[in-house]
Amino acid sequence: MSGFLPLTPPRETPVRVLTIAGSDSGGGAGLQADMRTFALLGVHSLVAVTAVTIQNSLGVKGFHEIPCDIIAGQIEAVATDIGVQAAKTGMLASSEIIETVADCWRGLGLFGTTPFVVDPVCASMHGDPLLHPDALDTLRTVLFPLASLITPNLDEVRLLVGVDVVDPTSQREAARALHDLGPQWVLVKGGHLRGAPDSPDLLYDGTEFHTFDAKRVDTGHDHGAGDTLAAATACALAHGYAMPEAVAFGKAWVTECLRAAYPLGAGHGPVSALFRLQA
Ligand code: PXL
Repeated sequence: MSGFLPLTPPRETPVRVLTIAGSDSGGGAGLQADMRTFALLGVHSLVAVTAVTIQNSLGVKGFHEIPCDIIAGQIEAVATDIGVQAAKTGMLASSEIIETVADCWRGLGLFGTTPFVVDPVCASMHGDPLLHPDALDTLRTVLFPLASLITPNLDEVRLLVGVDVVDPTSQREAARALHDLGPQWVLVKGGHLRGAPDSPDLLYDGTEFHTFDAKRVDTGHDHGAGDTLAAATACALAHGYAMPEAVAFGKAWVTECLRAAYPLGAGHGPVSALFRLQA
C-alpha cells in the first residue's frame, strides 16, 4: 500500500482511538484485532470491553457479557481523562449494552464532535451468534443515528434491512435502506459476495456513491477482517481524514492484512497487521 498514517515522534502523545468491543481469546478478531491495527498504525488504543468470548480458530464456544455499569465506567474513565479522537464498536452482545454505549456517547458530548464507526457485529465467521436477535432493533434505532459510519457485511445487511445483495443494484438499494436508519455514512462491504472476482465496497452518504474495488484475496484465513477495516478507518478519521479517504485507507490496510494472513490452530487463521513490522 502507498503510505501509512502520520507517526507521532517518541515521547509525544499519539492519537487515541477507543474500541468498544468483545475479547477474542484466540486473538484473531474483536478488540485484539482492533488493538493490533491501532498499534501498528501508531495509534494509542483505548478499550472498553463489552464481552469476553471463549473462542479458538474453530469457533466461539460461549461468551460472558460485562455488566453495563462497568462498560459505561470504562468509556467515561478514558474519555474524561485521556480524550478520544475517534471510536469504533464491535461485538455489543445485547440491547442493554447498546443502550449503555449510546447513552455514554451522547452523555459525554462525543456525538457530533467525534468520529464514531459502528461495525454491526452479529455473528462470527462460523455463524456463532455474537448479538442477541432482539438487539437488532436497538442497533437500528438507538446506535445507527449516532454513527458517523456503519460497516455491515452482506449477512448483516440481510438481517438489518432484509436486502439480499447479489449485484451492484441491490448493493445500492441496501445502502439507501441503511442510510435511512440515520447514520451519516454507510459502507456496504462486498467481501461476502463469494465467487465474485472483486470485493467491491460501496460507500454512501445519502447523496453520492463511492465504490472501492480491490482484487479478492482468498487465503482461507480472514478472521478479523471486518474489525480490522473498521479499526483502520477509525484511525484515519482520528487523524482528520474525510470519510471517503478514511475508508480508502481502511480498505487498503485490510487488503494488506489479508495478504499477510496466517494459519492458526485447526480452523481459520487471522488477518495480520504484523506485515507492518517488515515494511
Ligand atoms: O469479527 C467479528 C468479531 C468481533 N468481535 C469478536 C468476535 C468476532 C468474530 O468472531 O469474536 C469478539
